[in-house]
Amino acid sequence: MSEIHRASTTAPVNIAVIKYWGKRDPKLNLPTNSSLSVTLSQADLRTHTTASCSSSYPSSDSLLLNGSPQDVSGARTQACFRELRALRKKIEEQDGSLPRLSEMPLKIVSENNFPTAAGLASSAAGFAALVRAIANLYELPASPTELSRIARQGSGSACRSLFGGYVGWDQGSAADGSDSMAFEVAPAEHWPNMRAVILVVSAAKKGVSSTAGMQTTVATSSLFAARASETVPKRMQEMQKAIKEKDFETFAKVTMMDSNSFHATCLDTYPPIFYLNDVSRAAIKVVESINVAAGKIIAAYTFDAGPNAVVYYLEEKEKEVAGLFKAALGDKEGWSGKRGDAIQANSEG
Ligand code: 2P0
Repeated sequence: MSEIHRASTTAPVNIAVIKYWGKRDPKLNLPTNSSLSVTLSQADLRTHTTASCSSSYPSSDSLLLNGSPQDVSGARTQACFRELRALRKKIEEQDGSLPRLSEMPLKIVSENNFPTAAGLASSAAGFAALVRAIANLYELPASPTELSRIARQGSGSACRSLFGGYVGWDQGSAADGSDSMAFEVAPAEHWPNMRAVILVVSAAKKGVSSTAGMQTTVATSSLFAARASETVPKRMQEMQKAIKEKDFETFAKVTMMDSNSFHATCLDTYPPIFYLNDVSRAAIKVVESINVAAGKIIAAYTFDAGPNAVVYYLEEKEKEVAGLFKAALGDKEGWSGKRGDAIQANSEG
């Protein structure tokens, strides 16, 4: 029986505060604007992945996610496998004594520690963990920055999950995508009292996939061009400064405005894309009322390609933020307000 080579890793979920929406190259997942995210606590939301390879495995690569076999023939997964194998092949050619792992079938086993039903973008943590697990298996001397360039080809937002803390994704300008990768804005320890709560408005799968939705937006929205060329570049600077200075009010205001701008371009898409629903809008009003009651901005909402709200706040404001949310939306199950906790507000789509 041939030897089985194995390596494991975990990667966290990230939630963008400056949103990625639009591709200038759909094949390479090159975005039309830079973006910035906050990585959620690994204890709460993460993907754990084990990559193994062996010449005794069946001839084709395989991927098991939460116990279910997945199709690995798609161009995105194939791009990740191909790039990682090429890097391994290079070091095998330099050192003839290394086992030829690049020639063996891969077996990937992934588990999310959060319910897929939470409707969270699991592809970011999933592709980040897949790429890093294979890189570890192959003992590649690749930095998180280099791995982010590969994970980006799996799913754009995945490149930001190769880092913890506050992470940017530089859109880059090269046609081959060589400069479109993630960078660290600040580590989690820089601003450790940042908290996020996820309000699960609907566990249903989203109606319009991100990939399809963003292409329709690029093709039809007139608001989109101004967002990509003017609004986002300015906000990227403001947001990085706010994070460096731990200026929560600016962080929060820019986060909310960018979420609103992204959803406005969705509505401006033809046919229009609706990700927010009545419960999402109620959550926006709750956050507004929390901030009015506090006399300053102490909570920020943001929504991705679905109705679930992520609310950022600082730990010391937990009573004010959590208390008002409980009063307004009920259901206290599982609530503790740590980064990444989820509460159920309404199960309707
Ligand atoms: C983001 N989203 O920045 C934005 C905000 C959704 C709204 O990244 O086609 O799943 O795989 O590159 O990364 C969702 O898009 O899209 C996303 P692909 P992805 O987090």
